[in-house]
Amino acid sequence: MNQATPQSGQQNTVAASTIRLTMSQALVKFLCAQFISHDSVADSNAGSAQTEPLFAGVFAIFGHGNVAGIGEALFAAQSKLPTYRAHNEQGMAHAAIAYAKAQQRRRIMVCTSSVGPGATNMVTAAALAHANRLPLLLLPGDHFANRTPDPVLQQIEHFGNPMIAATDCFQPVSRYFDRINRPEQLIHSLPVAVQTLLDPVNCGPVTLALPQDVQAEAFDYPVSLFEPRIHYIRRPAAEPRELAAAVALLKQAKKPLIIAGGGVHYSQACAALSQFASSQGIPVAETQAGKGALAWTHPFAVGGIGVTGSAAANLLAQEADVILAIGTRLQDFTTQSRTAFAGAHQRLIQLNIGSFDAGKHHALPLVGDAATVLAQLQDALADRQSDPAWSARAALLDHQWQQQYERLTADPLSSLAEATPSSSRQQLPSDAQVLGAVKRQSAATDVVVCAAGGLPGELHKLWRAEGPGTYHVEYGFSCMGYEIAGALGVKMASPSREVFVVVGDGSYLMLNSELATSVMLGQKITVVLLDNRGFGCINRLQRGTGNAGFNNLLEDCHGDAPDIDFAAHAKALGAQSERVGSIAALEAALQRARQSKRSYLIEIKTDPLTSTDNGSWWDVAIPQVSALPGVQAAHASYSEQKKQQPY
Ligand SMILES: Cc1ncc(C[n+]2csc(CCOP(=O)(O)OP(=O)(O)O)c2C)c(N)n1
Ligand SMILES: [Mg+2]
Repeated sequence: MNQATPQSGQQNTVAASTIRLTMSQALVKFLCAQFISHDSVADSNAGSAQTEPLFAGVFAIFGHGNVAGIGEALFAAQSKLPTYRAHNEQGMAHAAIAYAKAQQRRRIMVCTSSVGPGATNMVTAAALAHANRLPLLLLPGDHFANRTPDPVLQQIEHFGNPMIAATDCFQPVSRYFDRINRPEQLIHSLPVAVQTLLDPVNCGPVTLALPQDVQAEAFDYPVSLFEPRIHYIRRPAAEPRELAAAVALLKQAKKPLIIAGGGVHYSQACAALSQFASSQGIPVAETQAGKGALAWTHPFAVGGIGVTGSAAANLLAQEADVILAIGTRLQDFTTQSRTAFAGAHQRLIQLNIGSFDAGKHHALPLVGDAATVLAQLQDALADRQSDPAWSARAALLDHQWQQQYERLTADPLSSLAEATPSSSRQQLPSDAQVLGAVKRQSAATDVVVCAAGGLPGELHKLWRAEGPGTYHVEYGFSCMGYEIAGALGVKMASPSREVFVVVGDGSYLMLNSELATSVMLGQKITVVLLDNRGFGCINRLQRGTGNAGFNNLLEDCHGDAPDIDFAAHAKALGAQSERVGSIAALEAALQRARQSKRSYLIEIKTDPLTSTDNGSWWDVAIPQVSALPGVQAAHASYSEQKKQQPY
C-alpha cells in the first residue's frame, strides 16, 4: 500500500516522472496506450495508418467486486476504450474470444466481472480460449486483499488456506495468471500480460484477479508505464536444419497432402498457402479451425479432413506419402483418433510456430511462422516437379464430393432430391438441407458461426467456405452456448459482414442471453435455430455405441416435454423472429432477415436421426462388460478399430 504524498485530485503529478492513480485507473490507462501494428513491423508512431488500439473494448457486468473500482476508471475512459454491458459473464467472454478469433488474434477484448459467481461464470470461457489458443484479457474482481471485512458476500472461505479464492479456478485455464494484491504489481504484471496475449506460441487467456480494495487504492505510477507502445506479431523463420530436412522429404514426395489448421489464419498465411499449393500441385485439406484458408473453388482445395471431413480429403490422407501439417494441433477429430494417416508408408511434417505442436505424432518438426516458412519452402522447392496424376486424383475425388454435396443439401422438395429414392427422404429436413438453404441465401462475404452439436460436423463436411474470415466454428472446446455470443463478437469485429449463426435447440437453451445484447448494441446477427427436440448428435452417438436412446432427445426423457416456442422467446428478447415449416419457407425468411436491421431468429424443425456419414472413426471408449447385447457388439467392433491405432 502506498501512503506517500496524499493528493486531493485523482491524477495529480507527485513528481515529473510519476502520476498518482488508482490501480484501476492505471490499468485502464495502460490498456489505452497499447497499439498493434498490422504490418508485422514495429512502427515508430502510435496512431499511424497501420496501427490500431490493441484493446478494442471492455465487456463488463458490474457487482460489488468491480463497480466502484474498475467501474469508475472505465467510465472516465469511454472515448478511448468503450465499455459494453452484457447479460451473462460466460456469454460476454465468448463474444470477446470470437472477436479476437475474427481479428486473427490481432485485437483483443477485455472482460471484467464481479467477485464470486460473476468471476467463475467466466472460467468456462477461459478454458475455451485456452483450448483454442485465443487471446482474452479477464479482469475478475476478488475479495479484499486486506481481509478486514472478511468474509465478504460471495467469498469462498477455504478453512486451511485464506489465500485461496474463487478466482484460483482460472489458474489451470489461463496462460498467465496474477492476483494484483498491491497496486505497484501492475508495473511488472501488465507487460507480461500483453506479451502473453500477443505471443503466437503462448497465446491464450490472461487473468488478472483484482481484489476490490486494491482496485481503489492509489499509487504514484511511473509516467513511462503509460507511454504508447506499438506491438507486432513475431514471424520467426525456420531453423536451417529443420528446413533442409523438410525440403528433402517434400522433394521426393510423390503424393503430398497439406493439412491447414487455424495457425494458417493466425499467421495470415492464406494467400501464401494458396500460391504454394498451386505452384507445387499439392492438395490442401482443412481442419475446423483451418477451414476457409482456401476458397472451396480453389483448384487444390479438397475440403475438411477427419471425423467431420469430406470423403475426398480423408481418402487422400490415406493415400498420401508425405503430409505437411501447417498450424494445427492435430486433435483427434483431425486424425480420426490417430488412424487417418498413420500408415508405414507415410511421413508427417509439422510446420508450427510452437515446438509443443511441431513434435507431436513423431513428426519431423518445422518450427516457425507459417507465412514465413511457406516462403522459405517455396524458394527451396522451386525446381520440384509435381505429379499430374496425383493432382488429377485429388480433383476427381473433390468433384465426386461436390456431387454428394449437391445431393445432400438440395431442398427435399426440389427436382434434384426427387430423383433420389423416397425411402431415403425424411419428413423433416436434415441439417444438411438447412445448411444448403443458408448457403444458397448467402453472399460470399457472409460469415457462418457455430460451435457444438451435430452442426459443426455438417458444416465442416458441407459448408462451401468462400475464403478467410467466412467460416467461424469453435471446435477446440466445442462449447454449447458459444454460438450466439460468438456471433455477437464476430459482428463487432466485422461490421460490414452479415453474420449467420446456425445453432441447435440444445445450445440455444444453454446460453442465448447475448441475443438481447446484440439487439441492445445494434449488432445485428441472424440466427437459424434447428429444433430437433434434443441433443441429436449425442443421441446418435449413444445409439452408435450400442445403447438405447436415453436422456438425450426430449422424447427419451421425463414426462411431457414442452414444445418450446423459440421464435416467441427470441421476440421476447427484442429480436425479430419467425418459425418456418419448409426449406423453401426458410429461404424466403432468410431474405427477410437479410433486409432486417435488427437481430433475427428463424426457427425450423429438423430430423434428429439423420446426419452425413463419411465412414470415419472416432475413439469413444465402449464398456468392456455390459448386460446390453448392443454394447457387447459395439465393444467387439471397437476392439478391432483400436488395432488401427499405431501407438
Ligand atoms: C457446455 C457443453 N455441455 C455439453 C456438451 C456435450 N454435447 C455436445 S453436443 C450436445 C448436444 C447439442 O444439442 P443441440 O445444440 O440441440 O444440437 P444437436 O446435437 O441436436 O444438433 C451435447 C450435450 C458440450 N459440447 N458443451
Ligand atoms: Mg438439438
